[in-house]
Amino acid sequence: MITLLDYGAGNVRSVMNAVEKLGGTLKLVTRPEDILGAEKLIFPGVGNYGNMIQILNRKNYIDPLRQYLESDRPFFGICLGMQALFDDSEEDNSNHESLGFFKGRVARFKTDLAVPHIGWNGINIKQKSPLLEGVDPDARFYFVHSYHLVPEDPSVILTTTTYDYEFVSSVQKGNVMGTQFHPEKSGKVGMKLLENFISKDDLHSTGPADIQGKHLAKRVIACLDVRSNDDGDLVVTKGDQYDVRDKGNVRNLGQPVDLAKRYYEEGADEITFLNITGFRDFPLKDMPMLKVLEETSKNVFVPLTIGGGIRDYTDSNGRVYSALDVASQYFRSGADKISIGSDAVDVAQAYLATGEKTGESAIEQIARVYGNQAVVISIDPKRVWVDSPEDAKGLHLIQSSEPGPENQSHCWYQCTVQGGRQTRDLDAVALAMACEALGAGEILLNCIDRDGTNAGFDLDLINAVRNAVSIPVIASSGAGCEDHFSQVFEKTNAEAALAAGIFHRKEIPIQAVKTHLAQRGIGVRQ
Ligand code: 1PR
Repeated sequence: MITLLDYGAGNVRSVMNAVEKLGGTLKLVTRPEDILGAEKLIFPGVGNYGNMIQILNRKNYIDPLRQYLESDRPFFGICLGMQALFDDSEEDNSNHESLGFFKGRVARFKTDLAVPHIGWNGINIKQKSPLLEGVDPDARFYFVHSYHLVPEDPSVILTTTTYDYEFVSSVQKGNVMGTQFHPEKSGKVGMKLLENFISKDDLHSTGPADIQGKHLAKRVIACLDVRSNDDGDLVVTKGDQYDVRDKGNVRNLGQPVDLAKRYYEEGADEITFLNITGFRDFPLKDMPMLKVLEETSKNVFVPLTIGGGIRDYTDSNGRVYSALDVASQYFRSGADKISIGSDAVDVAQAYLATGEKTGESAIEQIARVYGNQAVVISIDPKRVWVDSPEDAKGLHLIQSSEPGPENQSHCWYQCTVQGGRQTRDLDAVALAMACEALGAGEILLNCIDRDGTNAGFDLDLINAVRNAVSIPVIASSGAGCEDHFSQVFEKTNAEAALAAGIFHRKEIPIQAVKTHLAQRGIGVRQ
């Protein structure tokens, strides 16, 4: 019997699915007494530290949790659920009481690398723990965080991980343990670790260890553009330069749940669903999409991102839904990150016009509750050639590596909304910078000119955006062969590459892309 502490903002569904898949029985904490009565407790946390601690205090969970921890019964904190065990965090400027089971604090990454630290990274093992039994020391786990532990007592360190410098990625004292990475999102290796926690009665470590693990991998992401076809069925579709119709009909490349499962089994590091008509259909009325997430997360144990229609909305009865309401529903259905497209353009334009953050935008609202790392901005730009730099005053002008159709040397990338249907007077670099300032944690950088062309990623665009921000960038649009993936990682600093068409049409398996990258010396999760 596993008791799960759901404080309301974490993605507990993935952990529940993982425990159930492993044959565990689950009970949810609904009152403080449930904590005291637990035999094994898992505390998954995603989001903002201050928000979490406030909720734990408000629900009167702090004292029972302390008593539980002191009794040395098995406890597993995941991400924020582990950070809560420490005295305090730089992410929290309120003075709420934390659990203080471990002495030490939680500090923000200080590095020139992208923050949040997102992706599959290795572990250096410092203690022999039953928790890690049977776990391949070369394995990588999924991380997504901007803050890391700084324990005062080094004897509690179970593993460290290298991201620019070595930081503490898991801790253990007696039967109380926690990981910064997400085992429930780390595929088979993460499931093994959870299985150890669930099945073993005594988890005490048995002595020191010194095993070096791998470094951060570049991610390969499969993207599923989803919409209803003309018969009303939800299908995965794929267009050329965003035109998804063939002879008038929406192209049907498969069922979303089946395809996501296939890509998980083939080794995709993440799966992204884009509800491409979300701008006109309110997603909370579009229950099939929520169902897709629920069903997918039962069998797919890598991160899931969902985009489309995340914005404030008023329905025909005058009921107002905030973007946060929409995002919360997606998180509860199994999403780990949400992606905002059209609304981000409007928000960025308003922010750039006034220079003021209102605190009310979708980006700010969702980041405040779920953390910056959960907010991805999907950019849909189109290239605009200019005859002279004078034609692009105030825009981020880019020197093109190839001349334009009329031998132009410079261009800029114009933002669009509603899946490319409308253009705005804003360039992609400015949009990315504004969204980072507002609290976005990652950029999904599409390119309408390259989408579906198999002509390769737009390296000029990717370099311009990646060099302007300090959050991770996912390169998207145009992948046509294995070489395109090595090019994007060798010639830009993108953290991940996303593709759709070549995977849907079975032109190139994900594994072939990874083998090719590994042969080129680019670290990938195998
Ligand atoms: O604006 O917040 O409602 O979000 C809508 C989302 O739907 C945005 O993320 C937008 O990019 C996406 N979208 C809207 N219309 C389309 C379309 O194709 N007609 N798809 C669309 C965007 C682009 C990529 C694609 C890559 C890789 N799809 O996700 O998967 O370009 O393709 P490739 O490897 O085949 O070249 P909102």
